[in-house]
Amino acid sequence: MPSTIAYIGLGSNQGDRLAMIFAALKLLDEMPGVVMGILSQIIETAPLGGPVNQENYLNCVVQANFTGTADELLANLQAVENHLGRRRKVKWGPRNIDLDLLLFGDEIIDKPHLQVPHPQMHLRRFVMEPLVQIAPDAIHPQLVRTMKQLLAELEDQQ
Ligand code: A4P
Ligand code: MG
Repeated sequence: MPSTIAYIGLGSNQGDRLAMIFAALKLLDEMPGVVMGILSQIIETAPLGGPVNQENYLNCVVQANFTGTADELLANLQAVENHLGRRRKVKWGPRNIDLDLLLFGDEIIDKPHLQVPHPQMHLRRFVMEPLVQIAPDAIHPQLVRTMKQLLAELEDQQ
C-alpha cells in the first residue's frame, strides 16, 4: 500500500501543555504505519472561540508519512487523544490535547466524521504559521493555492 504525506495540527491549552504535545508526538510515532517527518516550531497562541478566560494554547504542526487511509489515520489521532485523557465537553473549550488532520496528500474528503482539508485551517494563523514553516509550497487541493499564499492572504485581511 502506498504511503501518503499528511499534516497534523496539535494544540494544548490545559495542564502541562508542552508535555502533552511531546507525549502526543511520541504516541503518534509509535502507531503502526506512521513515520514521523519534520516538526514546526511550537508557538504560543491566543485562544480562538470558546469560553472566556481560557489559557493560551501551544500549537504546532507535524508532517507524517502514513501507510493506510485517512480514516485509519483519524482513528490513530483519536486513539492518541483518548490515551492522553482528552474529554470532549465544551466545543472549542479548553483541552489538554487536540489533534486535527489538516491535509492528507491531495485528497478531498467530505464525510460527516471527517473533512479534509480541515475546513478552517486556512483561516487560522495558529495553523498556517507553523504549517508554512514546514510545507510552504504544499498545495491546498480545494483552494488550489500554496500554504505560503494562503498565509499571506490571511495576513492581508488583518
Ligand atoms: N473531524 C472532522 N474532520 C476532522 C479532521 N480533519 N481532523 C471530526 C480531526 N477531526 C475531524 O472534533 C469533533 C469531530 O471532528 C471529531 O469527532 C471528528 O470526527 P473534536 O476534536 O472532538 O472537537 P473540537 O476540537 O472541540 O471541535 P472542532 O470543531 O474540531 O474544533 P477545532 O477546529 O479542533 O478547534 N485556539 C488556538 N489558539 N489554538 C487551537 O489549537 N483549537 C480549537 C479547536 C479552538 N481554538 C483554538 C484551538
Ligand atoms: Mg479538533
